[in-house]
Amino acid sequence: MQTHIETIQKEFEEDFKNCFSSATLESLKIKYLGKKGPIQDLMKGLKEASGEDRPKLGKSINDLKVSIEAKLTELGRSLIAREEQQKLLAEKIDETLPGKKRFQGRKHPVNGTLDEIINILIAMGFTVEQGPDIDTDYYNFEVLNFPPEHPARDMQDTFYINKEVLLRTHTSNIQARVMESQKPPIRIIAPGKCFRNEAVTSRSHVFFHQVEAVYIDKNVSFSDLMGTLTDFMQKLFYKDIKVRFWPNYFPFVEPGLQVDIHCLNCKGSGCTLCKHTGWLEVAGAGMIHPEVLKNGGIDPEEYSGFAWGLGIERLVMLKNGIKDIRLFTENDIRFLNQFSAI
Ligand code: FA5
Repeated sequence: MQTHIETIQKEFEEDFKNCFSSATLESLKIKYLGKKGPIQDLMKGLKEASGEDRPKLGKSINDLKVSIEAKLTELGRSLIAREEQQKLLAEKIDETLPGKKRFQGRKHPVNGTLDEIINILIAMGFTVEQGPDIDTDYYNFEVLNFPPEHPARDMQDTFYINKEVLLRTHTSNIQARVMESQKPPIRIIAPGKCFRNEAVTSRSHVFFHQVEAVYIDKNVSFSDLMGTLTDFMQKLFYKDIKVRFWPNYFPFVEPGLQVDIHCLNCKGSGCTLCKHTGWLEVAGAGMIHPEVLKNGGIDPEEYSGFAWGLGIERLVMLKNGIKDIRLFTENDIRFLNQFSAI
């Protein structure tokens, strides 16, 4: 048995010399110290040794086991340290390399100006309401005095989903809704997306934004409308901005107005943005038609009101000297990066 112990020792020494990784070390542990390993076999065989030899042999087997365990533990420690060192070397950070640039997101220019407009109007006493982008023909047209087949419907080419449901063509679809749910005095704005099935040009798109304003109370007058709009434009642009009001027809207001502002791009001398007129149409407005007030359950004998629908993209274009509305939806990072970060 003693010879067998020595043979196992030699075999282990040989294996140990060739152990260079923790994976091999693990297999050596199993091979020599595992339940089916030679040390266990020697232990079992001890029973057969004579009573006289047993203590000596037992000690030899135990010494071999302890020495194998000690050698493997020691080697394990140095292998782990070496492997960790190698890993660290492979992962070494070169502090002289340039850092990774993080790109900061920013607001879309339309959203930036939209927020500015909303803040100005809140400070002027309006509260914010929301209307649906997908709406019925009733709220987008009929309740606003556009009867079916009325030629005025051609003013706003419409994306119909079916006979009754459409993508709203203007934020005026909020008007009857607020009249149905609130009692005068009503002073609300409603920002949102609008859709029109029309040719895309540098000034017009199938998709754009408006901010509707509705003010209904006793004795609201036409001069309130013009004064509020002019005050708003001066706050958004600058004190002396020139605002021009023209008569215009919308079935839901009487009288109706088109609102132009002086083209800031060419300072009035004429450019493609203002179609060489020096002015840009930015809103439709007017005194709410008595029929529309009635449709909303408000007595036109007692109350009057004004409404407007501001086109946001055109205001952003004027503010920033942007000559083509299509830039807002092209997602060209070179364009978007020119606007200040949030
Ligand atoms: C309207 O949409 C009316 N609802 C406005 C209104 C509200 C009138 C309340 C009276 C009372 P109009 O179609 O003119 O009106 O559009 C208003 C503004 O939206 C325009 O002056 C323009 O700035 C913008 N706009 C209209 N169509 C487009 C388009 N296709 N692309 C970009 N902006 C547009």
